[in-house]
Amino acid sequence: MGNLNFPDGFLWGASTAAYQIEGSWNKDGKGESVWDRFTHRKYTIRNGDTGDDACDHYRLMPKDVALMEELGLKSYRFSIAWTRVLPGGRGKINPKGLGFYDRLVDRLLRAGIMPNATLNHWDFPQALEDLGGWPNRDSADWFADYARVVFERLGDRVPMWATHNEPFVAAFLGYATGIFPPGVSDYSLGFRAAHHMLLAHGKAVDAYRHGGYRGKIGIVVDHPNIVPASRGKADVAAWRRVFFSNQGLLLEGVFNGRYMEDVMDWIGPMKPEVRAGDMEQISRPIDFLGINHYRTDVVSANSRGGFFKAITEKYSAPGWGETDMEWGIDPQGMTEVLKGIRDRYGNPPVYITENGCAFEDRPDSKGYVEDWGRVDYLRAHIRAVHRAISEGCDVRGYYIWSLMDNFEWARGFEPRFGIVRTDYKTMRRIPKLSARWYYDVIAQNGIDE
Ligand code: IFM
Repeated sequence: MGNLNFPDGFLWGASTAAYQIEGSWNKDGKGESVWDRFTHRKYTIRNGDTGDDACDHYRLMPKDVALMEELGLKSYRFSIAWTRVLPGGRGKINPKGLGFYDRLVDRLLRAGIMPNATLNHWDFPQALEDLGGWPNRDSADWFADYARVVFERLGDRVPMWATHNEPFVAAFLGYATGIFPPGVSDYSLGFRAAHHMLLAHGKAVDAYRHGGYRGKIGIVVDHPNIVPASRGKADVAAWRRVFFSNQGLLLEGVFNGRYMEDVMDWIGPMKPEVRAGDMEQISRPIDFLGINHYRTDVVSANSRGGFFKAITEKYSAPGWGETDMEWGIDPQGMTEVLKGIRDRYGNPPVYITENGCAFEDRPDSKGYVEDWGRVDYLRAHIRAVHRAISEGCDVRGYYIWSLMDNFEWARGFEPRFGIVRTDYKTMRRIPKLSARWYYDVIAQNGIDE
């Protein structure tokens, strides 16, 4: 069997997010986030789980960095909790909170691991939510001010920044369907939130450029492979509505400085107010696009399909089943997404900032898990990234979601995405078979054919 080699300098890493792993939700001056408030309400999260303790990473961080070094990671993607840095969302800085990220970054650098920091992975400050949250246009300035504080402290050492992680998950699940905090169900608020998050992104990019920092800045979008169920007019139109009012809204805004007119017309009175200069602000040049990819979705027109008059169904490629998230597995979907970005948006530098799967672990008596299912999933998706590169896509790196099992939002701790097992009783970390396998991939900068 031959080896599929990746370009020199290809960045291999693993990802996490603050609320999902840190715990210590109210320690050392941290303020309350919308996720703290939401999980403390009854019946919001499976089994009543919360991120209060999560994986206790806030306290175990030095050990976790040592583990990353053992696993051979070249880069670690993490997010910064806005409310650790600015407990009230704006105003007074919390030195202990900022100090935590300072120490994390220094430790990573000492271990030879490149820090890749995300400013917003959904844990918006509750104090600002009380002022209207993302649907309040001022949120764009609140975010830029927060970004400036973080850049000033860490900008000299963190070479790679993302403004938001999957902003529209927070916007639509938070304000349109209400499954995530703040739990509001109003599509017009969802679109308003989405527009302001993009404005916030553009303003944070400006803040970074004005600061003269030498790293890269971009944004991360969740990007399933979304395809129409048929070539029929109705299915294609339904696909357009679904895609261009979500992933496509972001991509068109950021890369082309526009929202699709027909989609906006269809959204009608729910569409966000776009003021003069907004689209220029949103489309400031970025250095990379982060893609979080997990699955393929098939869209068909259906008058009973809710707001979008469309039904979205999962798809599994022949021979592949689905994961514990009930997402179909379709490795070729990864190649298709990357080719779509190449063709539509001028082949920008792309990093796969998340890819991975949740499966039920069956640990042995020592807690070790032989997760062959995960290895199969990862191997097939990494091969799919390689195919995209060989077809000219400018992919520069790949991060597994996730470094360790963690708090999977509304589904609590049940789904296990880690290549490292978290024993939630003892907080022990136990690398799974997939972590050993990934070590070899990184060491060889390649994968078997
Ligand atoms: O856990 C999440 C992560 O926070 C964002 N992307 C998808 C992952 C799996 O659902």
